[in-house]
Amino acid sequence: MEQIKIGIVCYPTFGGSGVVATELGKALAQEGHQVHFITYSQPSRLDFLNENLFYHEVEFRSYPLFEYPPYELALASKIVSVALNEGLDIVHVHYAIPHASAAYMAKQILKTHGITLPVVTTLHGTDITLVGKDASYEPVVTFSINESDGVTAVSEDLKRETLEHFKITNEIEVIPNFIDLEKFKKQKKDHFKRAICPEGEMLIVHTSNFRKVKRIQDVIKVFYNIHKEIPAKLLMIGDGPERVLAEQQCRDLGICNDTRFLGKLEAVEEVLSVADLFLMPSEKESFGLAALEAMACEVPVISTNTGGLPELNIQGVTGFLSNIGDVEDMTQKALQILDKKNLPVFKQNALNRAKEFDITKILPQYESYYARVIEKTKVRTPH
Ligand code: GMT
Repeated sequence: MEQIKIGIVCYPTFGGSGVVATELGKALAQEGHQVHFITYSQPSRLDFLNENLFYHEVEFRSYPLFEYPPYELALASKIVSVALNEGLDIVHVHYAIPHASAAYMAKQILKTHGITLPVVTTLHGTDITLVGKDASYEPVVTFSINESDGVTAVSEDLKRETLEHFKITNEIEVIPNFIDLEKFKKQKKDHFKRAICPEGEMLIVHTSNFRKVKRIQDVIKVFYNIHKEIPAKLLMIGDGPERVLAEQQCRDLGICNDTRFLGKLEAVEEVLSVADLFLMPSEKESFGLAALEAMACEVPVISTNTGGLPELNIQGVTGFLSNIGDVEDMTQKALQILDKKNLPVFKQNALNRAKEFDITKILPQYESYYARVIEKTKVRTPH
């Protein structure tokens, strides 16, 4: 495919949508496309240099009148300037709020310069399932999805939920999350495993942004139950509003010596390399990228059966799925996986499943989608 110039708009933080956007941009740059990240700070995973990668910071200055500086306007202005100066062929926004409406505004401004800028919006999850549905955002979310030139969702379930809750007139293409198996693979870290689990305990891991939707209290409850049955340790990776409560819960349950909160980590794959089980008891999860990262490191998953998780985690094969909040069921299933006879099979199955989401399989789907959207937009442009 010939080189295209792509603007990528995302949240630069540790959230799943920012990770997907950044990894996608890096992979597109390696394929020879020119990628321009447009966001308010350097994306946390933008950790390598490539002659095709550019980063444009959105500056939004405060003013005494503004209690909340208007980020969306600053973003729209930056998209316009990057499109004009760099000659973007397409802009791809990740997470609808407020990126899709900012891109729509930029597109309208560019029209006055005689320029057509196709906009692709990728729906990631809470932009639809939690925040987007809120009446204070819904009309803008619906409008900007319908006005996008292309719309993708990260799972069939997210597509279904979008169509169910919003009046969508646009087609939605499902392109799932992906994984770089070169980076996320089981590494030999025996010394690390021995340091954390000196008596050969089973190692349970959870990673997230510790928001309410992740139900991290269920992680602690399931671990507490497992720990009553077999020697085990728990590593909690990430940070967020629920951390303090979860730490208190560990103190109340008397499991502090076997639980560690590691905070945000860059090299999650190193911890996953020594893990035996990953817990994802989320209330909502449009795909579950963190679970895919674990599976790529040969870690089976206990998750809920919500959202897009059944499209990733296969019941009884790569792990198990339980109803939201059913910690007893999660515990029983976890013990079944951790049984020494069963564990190697689940580990192998988890890896095999992860291979189906290898970036080399998903990247061409985005490339051909961009090509289709650019082509369609050309046809529609009046001369
Ligand atoms: O809640 C998060 O984990 C962050 C959130 C985001 O938008 O940054 O993640 C969502 O997007 C990920 C990448 O597409 C998905 O893998 C996550 O399942 C999804 N999170 C939720 O739906 C809660």
